[in-house]
Amino acid sequence: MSDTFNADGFVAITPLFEAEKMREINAELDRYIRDVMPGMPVEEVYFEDRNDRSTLKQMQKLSVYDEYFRALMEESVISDIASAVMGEKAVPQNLQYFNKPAGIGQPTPPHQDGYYFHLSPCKAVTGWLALEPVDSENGCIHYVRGSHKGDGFRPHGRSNVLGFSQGLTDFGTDDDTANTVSFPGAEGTFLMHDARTIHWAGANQSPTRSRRALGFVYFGESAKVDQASKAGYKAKLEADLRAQAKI
Ligand SMILES: O=C(O)CCC(=O)C(=O)O
Repeated sequence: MSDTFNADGFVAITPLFEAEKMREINAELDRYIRDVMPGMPVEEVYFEDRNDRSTLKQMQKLSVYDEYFRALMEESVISDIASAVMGEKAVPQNLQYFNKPAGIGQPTPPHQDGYYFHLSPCKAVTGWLALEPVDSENGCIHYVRGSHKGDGFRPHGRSNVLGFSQGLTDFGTDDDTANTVSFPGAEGTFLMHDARTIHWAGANQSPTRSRRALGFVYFGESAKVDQASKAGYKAKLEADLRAQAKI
């Protein structure tokens, strides 16, 4: 698995979890949204429309607020896969919920997670678990194979997509197109990518289906955060979101 990961910048396990485990995770998530989410800080819960609670699109740090999701992040096969592909101990950082509500779910701009992380060295991975069937209609994930091997990060700029504030400004080269790999799949489909791998997802064009997923961010134990750079970035991001009345 780590050979494929090193060569491509991602791995796919289809599926990682069978139907029964996916039913359990989905039921726990419904409980979380009903009982835990209302008490979360506003900076960690995003809606497509803040005045319409049915448009929940993203939540941060689920493992901090709930024991079930803490165990899924820290003690499941997912953290084992993260350690295996990085070749060092995976340190859990953030368990996120990513939804694209039916009809209105925005695209995920092409980006490299490491651009947001402020790490040196940039040793980190993100796991992505489909909670329901995903395809080109409701916004499956696309990777650019081998894009983790570039020097540093490609240029990013403001995307105006809540939750993905930065996107590549030079995306769409011949190389990007030629090396794009798409991942439609059933619920339980699991992807993991290097923090330098370029990835994106389309808008949800289905009038009826949502596109729910969980994202699991781990840093390698050798990665150190540049705290000053990270704090400055976070403060600017939150000020921007408040100014736009998005949070
Ligand atoms: O779910 C999505 O559309 C994007 C997820 C993503 O960018 C990530 O997990 O790093």
